[in-house]
Amino acid sequence: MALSQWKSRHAELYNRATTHHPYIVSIRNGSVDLSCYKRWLGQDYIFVKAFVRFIGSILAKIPSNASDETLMTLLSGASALHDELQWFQKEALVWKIGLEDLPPKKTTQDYCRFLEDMSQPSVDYAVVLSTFWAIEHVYFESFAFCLEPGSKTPHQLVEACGRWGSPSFGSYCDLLRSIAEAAVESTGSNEVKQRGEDAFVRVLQLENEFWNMSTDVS
Ligand code: HMH
Repeated sequence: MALSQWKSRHAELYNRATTHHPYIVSIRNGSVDLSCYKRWLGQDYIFVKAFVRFIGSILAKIPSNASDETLMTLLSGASALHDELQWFQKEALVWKIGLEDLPPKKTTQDYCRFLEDMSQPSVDYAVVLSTFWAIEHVYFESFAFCLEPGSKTPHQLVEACGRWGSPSFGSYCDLLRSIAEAAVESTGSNEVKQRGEDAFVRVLQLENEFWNMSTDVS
């Protein structure tokens, strides 16, 4: 079970990208500076638009002998982004943020560049699936943590946390993991496994930087 091993092998970095990050902790304990949330919202909208193209590249790589369940799961992941972008547009109106022409910050640019690199036809299906799972799973863990019993997440942020922290999003992440796991195992290639793990680590670094950017007042 390669993918679950990656989490324990990179536990410290994993925690810094999820439940130990000061931004996530501040949402959960209610002390979050709402200007950080607004910064995150605008930059994540830019990220999700780039994510659409990355998912498109994954759809193009689905092998013709993939199971119907795999096809449907990946397709529903792609179509959920339509609703997600609409949610960002609606949420931006609530917070009075202009999304048109919002300049990407350096970390957002770095993350979008990574997604572009991972969208190249030469990158293995198993590696991109592992990357896809990692990106979604990190958000699930972070936001589910903010919704646990006893958390003091500000009421204005509960809906946002619920988008990624809900049990149904968690089940979707589990499905993605089993699809990625099967793809990695079926290659039987240690090199592919290693490239998947490298991508996983890179995602954790970028996610940590993304949270840092959200709290950075500069
Ligand atoms: C930066 N990582 C980032 N944004 C997201 N929306 C997700 C993961 C999950 O879709």
